[in-house]
Amino acid sequence: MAGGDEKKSNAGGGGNAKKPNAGGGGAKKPNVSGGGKKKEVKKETGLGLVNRKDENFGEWYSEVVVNAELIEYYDISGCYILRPWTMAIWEEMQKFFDTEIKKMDIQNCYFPLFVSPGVLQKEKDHVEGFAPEVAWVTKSGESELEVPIAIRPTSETVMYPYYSKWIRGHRDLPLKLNQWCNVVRWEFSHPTPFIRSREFLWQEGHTAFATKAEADEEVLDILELYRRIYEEYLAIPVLKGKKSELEKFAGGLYTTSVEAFVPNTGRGIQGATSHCLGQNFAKMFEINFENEKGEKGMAWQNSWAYSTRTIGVMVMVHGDDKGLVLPPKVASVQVIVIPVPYKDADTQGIYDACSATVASLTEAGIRAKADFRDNYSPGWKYSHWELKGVPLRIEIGPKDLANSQVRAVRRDNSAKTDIPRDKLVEQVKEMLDNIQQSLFDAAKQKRDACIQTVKTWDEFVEALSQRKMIFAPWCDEEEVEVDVKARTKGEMGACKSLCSPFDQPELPEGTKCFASGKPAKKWTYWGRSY
Ligand code: 86X
Repeated sequence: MAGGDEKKSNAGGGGNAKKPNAGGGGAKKPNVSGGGKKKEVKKETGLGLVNRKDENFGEWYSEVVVNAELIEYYDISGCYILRPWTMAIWEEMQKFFDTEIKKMDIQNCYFPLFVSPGVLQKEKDHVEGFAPEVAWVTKSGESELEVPIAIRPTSETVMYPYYSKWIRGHRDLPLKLNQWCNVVRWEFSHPTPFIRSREFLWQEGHTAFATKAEADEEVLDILELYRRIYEEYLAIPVLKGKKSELEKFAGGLYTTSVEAFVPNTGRGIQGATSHCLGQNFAKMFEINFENEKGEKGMAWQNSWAYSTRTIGVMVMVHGDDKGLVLPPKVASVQVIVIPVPYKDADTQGIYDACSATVASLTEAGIRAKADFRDNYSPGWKYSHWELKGVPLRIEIGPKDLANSQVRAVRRDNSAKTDIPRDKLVEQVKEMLDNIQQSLFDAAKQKRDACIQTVKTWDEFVEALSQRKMIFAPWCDEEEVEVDVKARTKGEMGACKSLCSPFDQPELPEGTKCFASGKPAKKWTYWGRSY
């Protein structure tokens, strides 16, 4: 069907044809690994990926984020341009989370980007380890600032002095604020778009309560929202649990997280964190209140965040050799409609059918668009929108027009379905739900296949060498985790605890720690991680 059209206009050869992957980070290597078919597509459209996900994961990732038009590289290392295709995904997640936290009476606010050095030093202990990552402004124009100013790496020190001012009596509690903003951490380890960038977008929530019980409850409510972002929106399975003493946020009381896994690299990745800070920051910043009885109390605080890292995890988990694969719930274009005109066919009729299809879908709340560009062949457009990960493609050619139908092609499994015009909305809705679910199911199946339960050190080392995420009984002692890290240190990076799931299987009496041989206290996930 489309074969003939592909040959008709070769975008790669046309003088005025745009090259969507131009400027994509340097010269392209020849496609040596591709089979005959793939090579042809690449030559034909100029759109195929050079790198394969299973062969050269790191290069594949860089190629996908650029060619799918999520990211453009910038001339400062570790900084990336987030293009509209990225921002649309971020905005979908933002819409969900923002609506949910407002239901919890959490309000949005905005604090300044800059931190005075005095305030930053206020909580020395927690800043100390991070100090090398803090970026400073030292000049305005040509003159040195009298006092250099830090750029927020996180906003505890910016916000909490004002919490101290605003919280006086029990009626001022709870105080529940969130901000959507950027933060800067001048990382020195290898930067990766979305996953480790020097500036990133996030939301940071900072709340204060009169009682620990209220704080504890919120920690888990927020964590559940994070699980839903990953599982319901990004179609990525996560494990909910508590961080070890070594891995928790040092300034807080305890840290909970959702942990995802990237099968291709065998690495865990912290998806989002929800901390109970206890009263540690309240002590430092004097966040005190008078209770009903006139006694002095100290606030219990939480903080929680998720960032644009979520998008990187999505690319890594769902992407394939054709490019990005977007879960329908976060795709800014859920359905791309492509006219497939033929020489002697009723071209206007086909175009009208495309417009009508987009109108019906849009009317039904589906994010649909038609690609009417006349300087690209249908085949080029197929590759282009596959590269960009659009979940469903609708093709309309002469035969479809004659039969009052459209042809739908799924991005995730290439399945083709002819849909009668009068069943369009109903069936497209069903297919999008179906794609969302299959992406999750496939990711879960793959993730689960990478989890290995071990009981001994030898089994642990073997599983680690197979890039597994490891589930093991542990004594929960900090020195033992330090030791595990030391014993697994190598060029691939050390192994650490990821989390102890809230959902604990039975731990039979007498079970020993996989690493120390001491009595085990809990089941914990371990792995190399990002
Ligand atoms: C830890 C803790 C916490 C609010 C969250 O995880 C949720 C949102 N913040 C963040 N952290 C730092 O405290 C930190 C501090 C400095 Cl000064 C820095 F340069 C880097 C940091 N990175 C992480």
